[in-house]
Amino acid sequence: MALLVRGGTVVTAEQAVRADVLCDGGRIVQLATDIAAPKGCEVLDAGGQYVMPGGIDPHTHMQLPFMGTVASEDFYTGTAAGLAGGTTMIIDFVIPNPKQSVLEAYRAWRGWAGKAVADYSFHVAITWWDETVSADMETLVREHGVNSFKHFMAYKGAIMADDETLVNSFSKAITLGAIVTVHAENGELVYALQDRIFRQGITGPEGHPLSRPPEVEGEAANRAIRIAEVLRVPLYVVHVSSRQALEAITRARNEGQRVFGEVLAGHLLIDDSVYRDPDFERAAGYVMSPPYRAKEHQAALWRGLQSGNLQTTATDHCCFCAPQKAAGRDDFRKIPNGTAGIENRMEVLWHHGVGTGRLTMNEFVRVTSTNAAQIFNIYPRKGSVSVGADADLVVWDPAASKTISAKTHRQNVDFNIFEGMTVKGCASNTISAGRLVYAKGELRVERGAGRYVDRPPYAPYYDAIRKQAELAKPSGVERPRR
Ligand code: DUC
Ligand code: ZN
Ligand code: ZN
Repeated sequence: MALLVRGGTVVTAEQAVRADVLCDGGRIVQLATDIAAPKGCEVLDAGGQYVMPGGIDPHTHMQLPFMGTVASEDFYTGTAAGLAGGTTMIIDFVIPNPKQSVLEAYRAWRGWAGKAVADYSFHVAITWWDETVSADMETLVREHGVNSFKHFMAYKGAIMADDETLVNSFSKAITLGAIVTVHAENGELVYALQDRIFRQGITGPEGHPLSRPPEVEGEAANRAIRIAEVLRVPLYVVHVSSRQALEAITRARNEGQRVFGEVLAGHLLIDDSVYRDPDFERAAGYVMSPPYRAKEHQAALWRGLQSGNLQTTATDHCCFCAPQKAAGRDDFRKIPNGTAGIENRMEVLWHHGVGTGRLTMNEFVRVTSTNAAQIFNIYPRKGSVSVGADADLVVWDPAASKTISAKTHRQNVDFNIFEGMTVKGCASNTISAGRLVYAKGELRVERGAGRYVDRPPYAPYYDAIRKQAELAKPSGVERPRR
C-alpha cells in the first residue's frame, strides 16, 4: 500500500523544504508540495515535524559471540529498537574466529540476521591471514555486496589483527576497490597494561580505562593511517574516542589522505567518572572499548564532528546484561566489553547537537545517515530523501521530549548508558521500505522484513588516490607500478 507523508518539512544534508513525500513499492515515488493522496493510500500527518532520511547506524554487534558469552540483543530486537529511535538501517560486523573460514562466518551472520525487521549490511572482519582469506575477500566483494573490511588492532590472543595481517588485508582490499576499517587500540600495550594494573591489585571496572589510555588509541590510529597512506587505501577509523586519535585523523586529512572517522554517541556524552562508581553493576555497565574518556576528549570529539574531520555517528551497539557483566566481578579484564545505544543515538545527538547549536539540522542528517551512505557506497538509495530512494524515513517531532531509561527502552538489555537523560526532539514515526513501522509509540514490525543491502565497491576513492599520487610524483622520476 502507498503511504503519503503529508505536511512536513523535508530535511536532508543539503536543504530544508516544505514537501509531501509519496512512498510506493518500498521507494519514494514523488516529492512535491500538496500531493493528492492516491486512492487507498495511507496518509501520515507530519505537520509541524521534520521528515528526514532514516538513520544509518554503521557500527552494531547484534547477537555477537564475544568474551565467552553472546550479546543479548539479536537482529530482531536490535533492529526493532533502532526503528523506535528512527534508525532504519544497520551495518553490523561478521567476525570470524582466528582460523575460521571467513565465508563460513559470513554465512552464519547472514543466517542470524534473517530475522531483522530493518535493512542491514555487513562489514567483514579480517582476524587472521592466509590465501583462503584473500580468496574469501574477493568472493565477498564480487558476489556478496561487501565493500568494507574491519581490523581489530586490539583483543590480543583473540581477534586482533597484527601488522602483517593489516598489510596483507589492506593490500588485498586495494585490488578489490574496498575500504578498510580499524578498531584502533594497540593490543600489545592493552595486554601489558591490563596485566600490570591487575597485579597492582586494581581488579574492578576502574582498571578498564587505566589499561586503555588515549595514547594507546592514538598510536594505533596513527599506525593504521600511515600503513594506509603507504599502501594507498582509503581508511575508516571506527569509534574515535580520544583527542589523540582525532588529531591523527585530522593531520592525515589535512595532508589530503582519504581517512574517515566515526564517533559514538556515548563517547560524545559520557565521561570516565562512570568507572569509579563503587557499585560494580553500574560501573561494569559502561565497560566498552575504547572506554569513555575524560571530559576534554568529549569537547574535542564535538569539534571533530563540527569541523567535518569526523563524518559519522554510530553506537557500537553490543549488549550484555548484568549477569553477563558479572563474569568480571573479580577481574575487570573479564567484563564483556559492550554498551547499547541504537534506540537513543538520534535523539541524544539531536538534543545535544541541534539543541545546543553544535550541529545544524542538515549536519545532523549528514552525520546520522548521509555520510555513512556515501562512505559505504549506498547513497542515494540510503541517506537521502529523493525520488527513487528507499522509503526509509523518520518523522521527527522537535517538540516531543522523553527521559531515557532502561525501564522503558526497547533494547534487550537491562542497562542504559544514558539513564535519566531528558531529551527534546524524538522520532514520532518511522518508515521502513515504505511501511509505517513505528507510530504512536508502538512498533508494527514484521519479523524478517529487513533486507540485506548490497554495497558495491567504490572506485572513485581509488581513482582519486591514484591521481593524487601521480601529481605528487617528482617530474622525471618513474615510480614503480603497482
Ligand atoms: N568494543 C566493544 O566494546 N564491544 C564489542 C567490540 C568492541 O570493539
Ligand atoms: Zn571496536
Ligand atoms: Zn564494535
